[in-house]
Amino acid sequence: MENEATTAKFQSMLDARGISRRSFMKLCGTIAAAAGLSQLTVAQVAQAVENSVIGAQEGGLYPVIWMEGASCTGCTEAFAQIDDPDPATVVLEMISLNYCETLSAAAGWSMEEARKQTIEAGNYILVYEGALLKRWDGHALRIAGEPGIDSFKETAEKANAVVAFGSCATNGGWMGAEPNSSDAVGCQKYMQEQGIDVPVINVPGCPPNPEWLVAILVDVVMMQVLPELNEQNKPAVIFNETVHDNCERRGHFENGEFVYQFGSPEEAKNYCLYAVGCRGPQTRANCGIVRYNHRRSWCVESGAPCIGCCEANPLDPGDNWVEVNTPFYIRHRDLRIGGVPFQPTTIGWIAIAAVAAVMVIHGFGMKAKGNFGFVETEKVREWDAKHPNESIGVYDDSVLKKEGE
Ligand code: FSX
Ligand code: SF4
Repeated sequence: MENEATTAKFQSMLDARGISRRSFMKLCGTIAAAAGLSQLTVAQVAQAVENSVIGAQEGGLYPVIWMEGASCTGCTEAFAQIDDPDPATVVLEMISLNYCETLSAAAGWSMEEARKQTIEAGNYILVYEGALLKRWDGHALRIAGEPGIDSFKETAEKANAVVAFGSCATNGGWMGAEPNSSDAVGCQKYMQEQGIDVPVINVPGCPPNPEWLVAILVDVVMMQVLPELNEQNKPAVIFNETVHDNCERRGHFENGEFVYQFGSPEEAKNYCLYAVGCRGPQTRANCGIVRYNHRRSWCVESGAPCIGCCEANPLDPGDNWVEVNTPFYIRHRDLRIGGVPFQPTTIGWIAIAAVAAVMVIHGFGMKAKGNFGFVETEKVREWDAKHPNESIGVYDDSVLKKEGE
């Protein structure tokens, strides 16, 4: 009975905003997908949202402080632009956004006062976007007349949790790229340096998918639990698989069907974008599942190779997505393994040597059985032969044959 009453009350709120029940259920499906939940849980998510929004209407708002460090504001922009129905509105009704430089109507002294009062009252979440700049004792970025790192510290140490939203907040992002002249770092590293022991949820991406934040706020605000985090404090359901794992062009990758040039017939056939620089195989995020702009499309579907914007090692600003992945749109020539850069050719030779060693051992067994033979390895691609400067190495099976003989 209580559920029915809540649903009816909530429905009248949706009606007042011109949002149909169908659109609302679609939103809950998106939240469930972004949170890595089965679509069977959509009804539960809907109930949780309803209870939370009704609770909020009755005075139970959960306070959130949203601060911005050094950034392009793309993270707030991405969050503010999602629509149909507007999840931002639904979420904003679950929380009390007491401070947000971009979205709040207030400004200046009264805004800073709201932040201080929220900190004093306690029991809030800090959403932080942008990098922390430590250079010149934090004067590289001053906010409201103070070093930005000081207001971050003051707000983070009393928070229930800190959501580092975006690659800049996760590890400094593009500002952390060499020479990192402003000494940019992410929230987790700075908090560690300052001895601030508050849970951190890292949500990389430049910008991150706003629906990831919706899902996290649903967990933290409504379910009162932290999402399961991986070894880099990133929500496991969002960041444990690679872009490549869930890519619709994966079949073409497996078939060796690549786009080598934009504007080519291969591009028109939606072949795999690896040869024009796709970083999907080494970038961990569920972009292909959640998609962008209310599931309309996402980078690879729209024809752009993944540029690895979710690459962000929270404790190492040097391991940021720009430094690791530039130059974009060409195949990777340097790969990092344990912080050491390798040329793919070197890795190719190491792999060939390892495979050869296995083949030799395997060969003894096959010889003993009297059926020794070699599978052909990939030849030099025609395109690579014509473009030696852009080739990532020669596929030469003579080494294998030599080692195996
Ligand atoms: Fe960084 Fe966000 Fe990239 Fe921009 O604020 S993650 S530069 S999209 O906006 O911080
Ligand atoms: Fe993998 Fe990128 Fe090719 Fe998709 S387009 S299959 S992510 S390499």
